[in-house]
Amino acid sequence: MNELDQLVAEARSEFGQAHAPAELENAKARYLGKAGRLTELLKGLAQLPPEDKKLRGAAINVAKQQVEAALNERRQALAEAELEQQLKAESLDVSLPGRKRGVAGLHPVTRTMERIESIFASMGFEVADGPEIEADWFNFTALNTPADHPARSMHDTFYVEGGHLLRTHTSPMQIRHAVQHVKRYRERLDAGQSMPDIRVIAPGRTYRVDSDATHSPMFHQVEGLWVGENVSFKDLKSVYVSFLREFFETDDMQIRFRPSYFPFTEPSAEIDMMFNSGPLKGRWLEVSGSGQVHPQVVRNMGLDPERYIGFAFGSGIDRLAMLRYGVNDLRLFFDGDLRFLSQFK
Ligand code: 2NM
Repeated sequence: MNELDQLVAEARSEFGQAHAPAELENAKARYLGKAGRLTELLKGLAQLPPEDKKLRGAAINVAKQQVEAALNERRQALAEAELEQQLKAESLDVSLPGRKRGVAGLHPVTRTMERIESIFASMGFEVADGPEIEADWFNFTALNTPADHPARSMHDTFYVEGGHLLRTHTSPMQIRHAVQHVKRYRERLDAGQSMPDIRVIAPGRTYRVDSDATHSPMFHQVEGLWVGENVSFKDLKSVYVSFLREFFETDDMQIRFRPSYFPFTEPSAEIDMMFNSGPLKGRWLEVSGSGQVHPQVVRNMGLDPERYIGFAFGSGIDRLAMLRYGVNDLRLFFDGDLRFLSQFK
């Protein structure tokens, strides 16, 4: 092997040992750089006699081309290896199952509220909505609740600055709705004509200073009101009985009205129910308060209690949801634990 073949072989071997582009460029410099071995050989041609120059020059150029070819080959091999590695690192296994997007669901209390709304809507009731921060008038005074009533005390009710409070029930909405309704028909009423009955439910958040397994400082209520000239307790009874049957999807139950007391109704009654079958069978459950709207409250709605009579009820939505879903601790509804909540999707 002559000296040039030897040089080419060494270059090939050095290029082959370069495993990164920078190493390869260093190796290239040792052969083809300004002071590289081939460059030096070409410079040496100047000292040769003219008749040797041509042959030697051609031989060096052949060697140079071989070195350049080896260099390009190695460059390409390194580039391919790099691409290969990159593809491997970024590879996707298209046979893997896709990642599921989480599906949101309505809170069980919201579902219960919507269910209640649609049942009462089917019986001709409007759905009223209003402020959770109320004036004393709408929450207490208009509802015939005297200034010395225990519900007004600091430890039963949350007060905010400016004398307002967090509503302790949704009845203030009944008053607001009734006053609006009466205002709309004022002229007809003043002319001795009648107005359409008021039939409304008010579902929503309510607040009381109370917290244990069956009481939360924030809870949900639905109150219903039916005011007209020819309404009676039997209307309240038929509406509420129909509601319970629809809500629990069964007629296999007993319902009783038990005398009670509320400042805003007279007479007043608790509504109890008992299932004749199923897991809750045989136990009386309190599901609502109710009564004939007190004449003073009818007057506060802007109506003559000698002519108009009203019936109302107030039920706890959270409790209805607990009974329907078989939940035994109210706090589960408000802890935000997805292991519990995701069961209701
Ligand atoms: C209850 C029980 C009995 C009630 C009364 C009224 C209104 F606005 F007509 F005065 N709304 N809701 C009522 C009656 C609420 O909750 C236990």
